Amino acid sequence: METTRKTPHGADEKRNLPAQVKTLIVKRRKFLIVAAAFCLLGGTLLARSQAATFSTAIEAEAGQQSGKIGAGPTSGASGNASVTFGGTAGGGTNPNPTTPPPSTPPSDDVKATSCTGAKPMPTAVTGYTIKKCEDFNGSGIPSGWTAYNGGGGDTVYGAGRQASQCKVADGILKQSQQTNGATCGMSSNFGGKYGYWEVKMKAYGGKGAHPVLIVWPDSDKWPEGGELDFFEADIGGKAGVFLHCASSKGGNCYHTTSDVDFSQWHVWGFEWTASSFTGYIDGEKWYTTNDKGPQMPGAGHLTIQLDNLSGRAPSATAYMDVDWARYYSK
Ligand SMILES: [Ca+2]
Repeated sequence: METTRKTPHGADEKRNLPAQVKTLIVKRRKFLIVAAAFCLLGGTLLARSQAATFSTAIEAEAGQQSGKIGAGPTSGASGNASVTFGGTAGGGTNPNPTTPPPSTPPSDDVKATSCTGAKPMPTAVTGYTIKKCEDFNGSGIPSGWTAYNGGGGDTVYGAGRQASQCKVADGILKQSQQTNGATCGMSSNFGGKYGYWEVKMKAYGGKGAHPVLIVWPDSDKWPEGGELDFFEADIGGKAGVFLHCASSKGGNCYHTTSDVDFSQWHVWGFEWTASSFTGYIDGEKWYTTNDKGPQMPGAGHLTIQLDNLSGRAPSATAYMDVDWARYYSK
């Protein structure tokens, strides 16, 4: 009996085969069909696993990479809401980065307001002189600092940023984040192109709040202006550094974490030079990288923000306390 079929490559194949051989062929076809089904199932599971891993990575990266972050409740809600991540890996367009409102740009005649003669904490950081220093010894938002009211894209949940959540007393700046999302974010004129920043800080309270110390581009352009998050964490998670790529790609060019308990006082130091970025914790080197990707094209300034990202307001009030902040340059 003659059989005619199309091979996968399209050529006609005529056969006149014994019954036993035909049986073997049929068995082989069944085996191949079953094997193909397993491959398809395995591929699907692998793709789901990879997608879940990517989603987790994006979440860990605090929603600042590419991806569309689902909006949380707009008002009055308490507790944590679900967050949906999607988008593409490795950058892309993020319509809502952690964008502070326009800030006060550094002036040319920056001088230390206090702490005259202060030196950078790490002995490895040499050749710098102090340009700005804030001890928060007053009773309100100090000169040179701006508390945000509103704004901030994905970093705002519920009631959002309000200057009333930024308080200065007893030598401490205390940023609070309430369960309805009301929170504090502030920018400073502490900065320039390159330099060394130090902030003595602790963050604690309701899990999910997202404290960040950022060198933000004076241009307010993102992502091409860059974004150097030299401390960033979820309360209840690990301290991290996220140095964003200063390009249309956005996303992170460098990231690492530390096991240091940031609910206790520590000094977070960050040196930015023309060829490197180096982090310090209490004067000890944390990391260094020569990656050129995060190099910002212009000057940057310090911002201190207790963010919440979309849908991430804490289930209990969270706090970010700052004893002092300093900026040095060469
Ligand atoms: Ca202080």
